[in-house]
Amino acid sequence: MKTIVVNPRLSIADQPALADIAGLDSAGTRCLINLRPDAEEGALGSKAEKRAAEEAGLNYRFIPVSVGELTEADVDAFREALAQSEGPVLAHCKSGMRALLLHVLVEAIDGRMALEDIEAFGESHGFDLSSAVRWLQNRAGRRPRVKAFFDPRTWSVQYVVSDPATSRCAIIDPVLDYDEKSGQTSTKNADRILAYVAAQGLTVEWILDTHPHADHFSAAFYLKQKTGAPTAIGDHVVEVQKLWKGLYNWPTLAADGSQWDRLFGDGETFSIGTLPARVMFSPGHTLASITYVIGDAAFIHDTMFMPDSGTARADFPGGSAQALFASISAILSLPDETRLFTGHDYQPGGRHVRYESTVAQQRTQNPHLAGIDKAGFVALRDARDRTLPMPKLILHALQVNVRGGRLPEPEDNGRRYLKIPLDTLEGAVW
Ligand SMILES: N[C@@H](CCC(=O)N[C@@H](CS)C(=O)NCC(=O)O)C(=O)O
Ligand SMILES: [Fe+2]
Repeated sequence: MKTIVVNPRLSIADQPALADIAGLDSAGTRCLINLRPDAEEGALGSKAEKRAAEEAGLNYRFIPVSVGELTEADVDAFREALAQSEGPVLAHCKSGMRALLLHVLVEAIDGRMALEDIEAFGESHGFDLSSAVRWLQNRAGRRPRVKAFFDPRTWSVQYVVSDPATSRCAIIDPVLDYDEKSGQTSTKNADRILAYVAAQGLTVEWILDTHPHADHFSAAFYLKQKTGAPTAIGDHVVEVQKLWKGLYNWPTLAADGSQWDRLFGDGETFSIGTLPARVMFSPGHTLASITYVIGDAAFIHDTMFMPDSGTARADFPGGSAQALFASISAILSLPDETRLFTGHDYQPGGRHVRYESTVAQQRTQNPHLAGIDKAGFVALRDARDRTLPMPKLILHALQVNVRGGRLPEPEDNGRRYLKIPLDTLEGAVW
């Protein structure tokens, strides 16, 4: 292993052997970061490295990246791993190049390194870091600005998408926290978003949901009360309301979409500051799912997940694998470089959270899509969906989300109650 000391907190290296990892603790290292995807030729693999690191008493982080596909989430994960380590960190890839690249991206974004100093810094360590400069230039010039908030409880990704020119923004798919064991609700996630909005001096112009979620409560109503911004969802939500009105036996539910300020139809446009936004109807995961295309970014929620995680399920009431395939095909006909932001990340293999891909990546790397036709997709999706238990909160969440994120009205004792229909949904896994 060839090690380069970057600063007292960070060293970088090429691929360590197991014996190298065993000796790291006595050399003072407290955390090992592996930046190599497991499939890379010559990689030791995250499982073997993790075991060796833990045996040596080190913390271990798996942040697999490739140079051409670096996203903000990768840089954030690297920054966080450094910040959380109790002592010196060793980050490795194949040559050390990706480790140094991530280091300079963190330093430049956090204002500790100037763009024009990056290449010389790279050369002084024997690496060509021109790709870091291009990445940062691209980031600065790209609009809109997208900030993601991951909720580890439900693996949901919530977004604030803002217009740098006007500081106006939209909040997409915010989560209202709910602990099903105690029945307690909380606004921790939504308040984190509000704190970001305040710190950045943003004005919330829209509160958007992509679909009535089946696995968490929407914080749209709470955020509307806090910000005064209008709420919106796709106009097919009325069909979802009718469906669940029946399943909950709920005659007083207004199944007319009146719980939102605006219902978007396919192809409708609106704006966020000076950013143009367009709605694509994307059914399949639910009857009412929509995709928001905002500048070069598309918020694709539960259609495709990251390329290593496949696609969303299509077996909820009103779901359809055929419809999902058509919706995904429409998203994949956007320009190749369109940034796609997903609604969940289930962190396969325990990797760090990722949520941003491109049309080109999805088309070539998503195992549910690459080289697969409609019949193949439907067969694959239906087979997988038969193995998936229902989300644990589906019956809790829909009664809140078909009312735009409003909790049930309090009863005469001031308390709110949820209603759970028994023997109504199928899909139990005993
Ligand atoms: N275990 C999760 C499952 C949530 C779930 O079903 N998520 C949907 C999106 S709302 C999905 O498409 N999952 C795909 C998968 O689990 O493969 C829960 O209980 O909440
Ligand atoms: Fe969903």
